[in-house]
Amino acid sequence: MTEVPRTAVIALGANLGEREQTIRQAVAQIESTEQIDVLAVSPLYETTAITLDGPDPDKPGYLNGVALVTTTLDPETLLDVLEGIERAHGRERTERWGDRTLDLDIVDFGGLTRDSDRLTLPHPRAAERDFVLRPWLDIDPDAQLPGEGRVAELLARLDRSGSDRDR
Ligand code: A4P
Ligand code: MG
Repeated sequence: MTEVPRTAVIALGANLGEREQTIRQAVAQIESTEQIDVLAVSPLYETTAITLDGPDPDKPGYLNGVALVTTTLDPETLLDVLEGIERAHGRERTERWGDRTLDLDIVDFGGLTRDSDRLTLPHPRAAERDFVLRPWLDIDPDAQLPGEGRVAELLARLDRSGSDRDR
């Protein structure tokens, strides 16, 4: 089925292995997927690992960024593609929020909201995470997170709250 192209925001993260190379290859794999076009890739930021117990500077640091794409795939199929790319880079799922060679999350998919077993849109934790909001704002100054508001304002609020800087 041919769908109308939608703009999606993909969060890129890695804290194990050759992080930058892994992320660059993942973006190339996304771009080479039929029905996905990469519009922009943000700068990559060095960020402190957030674990279930909070920020942990003793864990390997993350590189985080964001890619803006258009796609005629439906959201679940896009997630299938991203999970395939994660697997190709040796992603292992042992613990939630654990260290990983590559994490590819869908932050926003054309403003859709949904909450199924596999997919929550927009990504439920994006509003609290400057490692998602800052690179997103870099490549889309007018970005809006559905249900939350302007990314510029969400980020300014996080910056004011200081201790949450790495969330
Ligand atoms: N899933 C539901 N909605 C989505 C979505 N919008 N995009 C499901 C992608 N996946 C989505 O993800 C768990 C399940 O979420 C998947 O089966 C998928 O169907 P996962 O990648 O297997 O595991 P995870 O990433 O550990 O879980 P989670 O809860 O998605 O983690 P987060 O919230 O993404 O946090 N610290 C820094 N500095 N930088 C990071 O990038 N990332 C995390 C992961 C923790 N700490 C971090 C970073
Ligand atoms: Mg994930």
